[in-house]
Amino acid sequence: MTMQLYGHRFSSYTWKPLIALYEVGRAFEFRDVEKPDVQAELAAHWPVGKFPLLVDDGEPIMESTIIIEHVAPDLVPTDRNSAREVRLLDRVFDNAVMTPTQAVVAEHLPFITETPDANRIARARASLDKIYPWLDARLAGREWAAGDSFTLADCSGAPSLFYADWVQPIPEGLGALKAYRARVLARPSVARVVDEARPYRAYFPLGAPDRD
Ligand SMILES: N[C@@H](CCC(=O)N[C@@H](CS)C(=O)NCC(=O)O)C(=O)O
Repeated sequence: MTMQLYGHRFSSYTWKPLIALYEVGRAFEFRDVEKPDVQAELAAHWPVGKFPLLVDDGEPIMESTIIIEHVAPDLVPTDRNSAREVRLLDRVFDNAVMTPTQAVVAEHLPFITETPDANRIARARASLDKIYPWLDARLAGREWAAGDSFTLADCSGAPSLFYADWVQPIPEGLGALKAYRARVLARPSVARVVDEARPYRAYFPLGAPDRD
């Protein structure tokens, strides 16, 4: 039975398993949650309603990182120390980059809040300004997020840095981080998700920049 991936083409967390699936070339059916009937299917599988969600042979698997480990186990190294670095970067990209990025975006979505909270926006931007130099130092000298190979960490690094840089541009002085962002966006699996999301750029509530 073909696996089904529930998600949205513009959703950062949906990009993570999409990138992994494109990396390993596994077949799947994309279920677009923008369609109300698909949203109802998603809710039937997972009452929380968050996406992505994978259904494999009738079994729902939630959480982007867990989905990647299921569909593309080779994107996590077998060596314990290497695997720890990969999982650390995956968590840092989700928690320290994507979470504040989503916070800024949420404050600009009228269906979430009619009155953007300037303090919350400032705190989220400050969080990004704190993690950028740390990432710049960690990624210096590496081709991919956790070393020489493309891994789970890059499946998270690509969407989180793509959108974070739109919300709070990475400073010019952080050359390693800026170069990594450009390199990971040029990876064919990532370029493909970026292209598939292009028709939805008008959804970006802060206004999508004319680049990337
Ligand atoms: N920790 C989750 C986060 C998923 C997430 O926040 N997804 C967003 C879309 S990018 C979502 O479902 N938003 C709709 C909602 O919260 O109802 C994961 O890694 O899969």
